[in-house]
Amino acid sequence: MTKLQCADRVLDLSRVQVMGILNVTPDSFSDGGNLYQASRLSVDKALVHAANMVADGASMIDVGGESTRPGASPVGVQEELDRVIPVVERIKAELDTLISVDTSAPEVMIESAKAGAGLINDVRSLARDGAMEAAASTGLPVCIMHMQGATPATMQLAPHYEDVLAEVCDFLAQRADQCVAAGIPRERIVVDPGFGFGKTLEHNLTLLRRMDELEALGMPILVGTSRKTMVGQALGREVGDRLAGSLATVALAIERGGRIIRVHDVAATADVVRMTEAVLYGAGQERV
Ligand code: 9MG
Repeated sequence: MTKLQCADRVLDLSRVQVMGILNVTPDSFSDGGNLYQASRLSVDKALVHAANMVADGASMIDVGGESTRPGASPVGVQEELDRVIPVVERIKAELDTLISVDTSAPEVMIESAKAGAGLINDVRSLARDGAMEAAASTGLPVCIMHMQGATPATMQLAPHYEDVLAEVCDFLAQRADQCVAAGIPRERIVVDPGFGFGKTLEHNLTLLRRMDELEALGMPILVGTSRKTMVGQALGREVGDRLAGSLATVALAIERGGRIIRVHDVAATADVVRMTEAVLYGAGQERV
């Protein structure tokens, strides 16, 4: 469980690793117009942002061409390929880092793997037709995430749980079994409770408070709380003012077993990771 083989790279999970978020959607790196085009300029900008995150301490970059915000509409496969693949290729060619691809589309999984990605991050847990088989065929590790409600567009309509921890845990255990049956080795599966995906504030806070219960699954845990609505709701802060709240969740998540932390603010998070690890395991020590 401490090493994750990601194509030609090995991710050492005896230390907590920071995943930097690289959104390549029209509102992020577009250089004009309504449709994102993978123009030279926008790919250059994405590369610079990725390079800065690596310099700040990210050990992997999560490239995503579809917005998964509540209410967001899905993107067509060709458009997603056009957004994601040129960026994956540039990062692979120019940066010494692991590339993760945030996608639910089988075609994007396969083309990203060919372009040099080392990890598949699917908020829909490989539920789309052909996604499980496509992910298995790449040989890459996968991150499967819990979401209540079928899609980001509908997930926040009426979230309901009897016991959010038990239900998230059961879902991830079953999904992991399905992945294994489809040919994805258990050692290549990362699990994620899916903060903000079909959950109220109270569900999210409970999930974080009791996140150590997910460790029983025996798979590395990825955590994504960065700038999310749960932080905004708890603090009454707009999205641009959620850094301190997000960092608090990072420290708590690491203490409860989080191994990969998916964030926008890499430099501040990297400090919190190092400080939290120093308190938990001693300076220079690692988790056993
Ligand atoms: C793409 N994306 C947005 N939020 C996320 C989260 O919390 N976890 C993972 N794995 N991916 C996410």
